[in-house]
Amino acid sequence: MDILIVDDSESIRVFLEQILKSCNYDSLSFATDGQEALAMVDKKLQSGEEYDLILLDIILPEMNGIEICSILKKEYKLDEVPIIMVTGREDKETLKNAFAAGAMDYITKPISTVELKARVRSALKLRQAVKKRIAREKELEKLTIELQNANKKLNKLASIDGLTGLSNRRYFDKALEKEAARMAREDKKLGILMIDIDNFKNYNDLYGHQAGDDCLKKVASTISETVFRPGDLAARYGGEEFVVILPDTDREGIYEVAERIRQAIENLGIEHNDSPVAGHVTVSIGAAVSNLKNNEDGETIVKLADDALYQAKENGRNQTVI
Ligand code: GH3
Ligand code: MG
Ligand code: MG
Ligand code: MG
Repeated sequence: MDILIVDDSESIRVFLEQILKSCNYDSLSFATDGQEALAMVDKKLQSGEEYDLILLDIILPEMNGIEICSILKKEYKLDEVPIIMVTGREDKETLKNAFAAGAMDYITKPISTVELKARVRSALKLRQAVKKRIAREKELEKLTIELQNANKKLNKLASIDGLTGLSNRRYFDKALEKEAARMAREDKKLGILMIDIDNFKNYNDLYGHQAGDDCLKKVASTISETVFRPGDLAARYGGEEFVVILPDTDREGIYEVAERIRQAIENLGIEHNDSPVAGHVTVSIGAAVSNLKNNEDGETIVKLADDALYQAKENGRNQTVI
C-alpha cells in the first residue's frame, strides 16, 4: 500500500514515518507543499497507479490542505483514494469544509499514535476493498470485450460460405434487404447478377466431386476479385450458383461487370471435356437493374436476374443476358 504524506513540518513527517513504518507500512512518499503533492500524484497517475492513502496537512504554505483535497478529488478524480486530513484546528467550519472537499477522515494534532494507527488501518482496509472491486470491474470489462470479439467472429463465421469463403445465402438475404431499402430511399438503381456454372453436373460426373469443389473455389475467388467497388457484394447463392449485388450502378455498368466476370472465368481455362459449350468451364450470367418502385423489394430484381439467367442458358450458355 502506497501512502503519501503531505506536511510542511519536518518533525511531523519524521514522526508519521516512524509510526507508519513500525506498522510495516513501508511504501511512504513525502511532499512538503501542494504543488509537490499534486505533481507526485500526477506522475503516479501517468503510470496508471494511484496512492492508496493520502495524509494531508491542512495548514500549508501557498495552497491549504482543503484546496489540495478538492483538486485531488475533482480534477485528479481520486474518488476511490481515501484522504485523511491532519489538522491542528478542530473547529466545526474547517472540518465541514474538509469533508465537503472529499476528505474521508481527520486526525488532530498533537497526533495520538493509537488514533493514527486505527484511522490509517481502517482507511487502508476500505481501500483494499475498493481495489478488489476495481480489479473485478476491470476483469469484467476485459471479459465483456472478449465476448464481444468472439461474438463478432461467430457472426462473421455464420455469414461465410465454408467452401468458397464468399458471403453465404443467409448474409446475402440480409444484405439485399438493406441495400434495396437504401437504394429505394436514395432513388438509385440496384443491380443484381445471377451467375451459374454451365454443365456443372457433367463436370462433377467426369472429374469427381473434389475437383468440382476446387472448381467452385476458383470461380468464387475470380468473382470476388473482379467485383471491387466498395458496397458491391458477391455471395454463394447455393450449389454452383453465385449472386452479386451492385448498388447504384447503371445498365451499362452492370453489363460490363458481368462480362468481365464471365470472361475472367473463361480465361481460367479450367478443362471441361464434357461441356457442350467449350472445352473449359464457363458460366452463364443473368443481369437485372432497376429502381425499386413501391411495394418492390430486392427479391423483385433477383427474380428478374434469374429470368435473364434462364434466357442465357436457353440462348446457348457462356453469355450474359440483361
Ligand atoms: P446448367 O448449365 O444448366 O447450369 O447445368 P448444370 O449441370 O450446371 O446444372 P444442374 O443444376 O443440373 O447441376 C448442378 C450441379 O452442381 C449438380 C451438383 O452436383 C453440383 N453442385 C452443387 N453444389 C456443389 C458443391 O458444393 N460441390 C460440387 N462439387 N458440386 C456441386
Ligand atoms: Mg502545516
Ligand atoms: Mg449450372
Ligand atoms: Mg444451377
